[in-house]
Amino acid sequence: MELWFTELQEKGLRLGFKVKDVLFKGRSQYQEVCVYDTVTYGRALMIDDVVMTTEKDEFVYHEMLVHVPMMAHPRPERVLVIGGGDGGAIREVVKHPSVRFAHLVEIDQMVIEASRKYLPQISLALADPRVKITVGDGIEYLKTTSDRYDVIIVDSTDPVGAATGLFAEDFYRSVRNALRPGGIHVSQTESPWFYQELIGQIAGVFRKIFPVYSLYLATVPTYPGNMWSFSMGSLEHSGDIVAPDRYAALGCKYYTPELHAASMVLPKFVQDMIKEDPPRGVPGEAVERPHK
Ligand code: SPD
Repeated sequence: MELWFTELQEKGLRLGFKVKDVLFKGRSQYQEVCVYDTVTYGRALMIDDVVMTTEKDEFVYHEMLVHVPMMAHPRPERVLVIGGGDGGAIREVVKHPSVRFAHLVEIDQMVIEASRKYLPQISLALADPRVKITVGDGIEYLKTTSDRYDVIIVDSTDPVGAATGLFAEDFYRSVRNALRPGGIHVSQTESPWFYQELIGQIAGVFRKIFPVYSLYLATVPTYPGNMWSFSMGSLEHSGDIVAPDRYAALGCKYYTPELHAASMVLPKFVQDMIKEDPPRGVPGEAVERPHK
């Protein structure tokens, strides 16, 4: 009998994966965590029936999430990743030779363990000696820590349930406070096709909090709408690439210096979404996925 995993991406929109094997299924105190071996996208990590990452297309998301802020910083030494327990973002962070310390704060130990066991190509850098793993709530950590970072990356699940706080103004203020001078922050901020309101609200908040704000895009085939957005706030640097010569060492499959610049060239409907003038609601409160 054929087995299919189907993500209900939006009202009236589903994405289906033919499954060869169910490698892991577990329920933590936070969520359901599954790893499937799929016919088309290889092994895939799902949380609460939403695709987090797949072996075939993960490089797009992780390279763009990480290398855009890292290459916009003159010398990132201390980097924090909130979420991202699969290790994909950390793998890209430690490719930068300037990094001395990479800190992963992930709330769910089960995500880390399942990824270590079933997604070794994604999670391999969790064993890098520069990496420290804290299992805990990133929101609480940033509220209370006196640690400071050059780059802070938020690799969250969708803004539903517990992750809603990772899209809230208070959280972004804690992020800014934890940046070293010249620091840069990036958050994954969902699909412009389905989260216009959220992306617009975050634009308003980032413009208030950070001296420099940019939005950039990448194409992730297994995420809703395929077009994915990343919101970047910087204390000082423009967001443009600062040292293209650092690129060769990264061994990328998607990110290039040209793409760094091109990813910030936005389609008109996305430009309209982040215009400065319209009144906006409050991110982290107003946005819910009605069908979930
Ligand atoms: N719609 C799913 C968005 C998930 C973004 N984060 C995924 C984590 C991969 N490291």
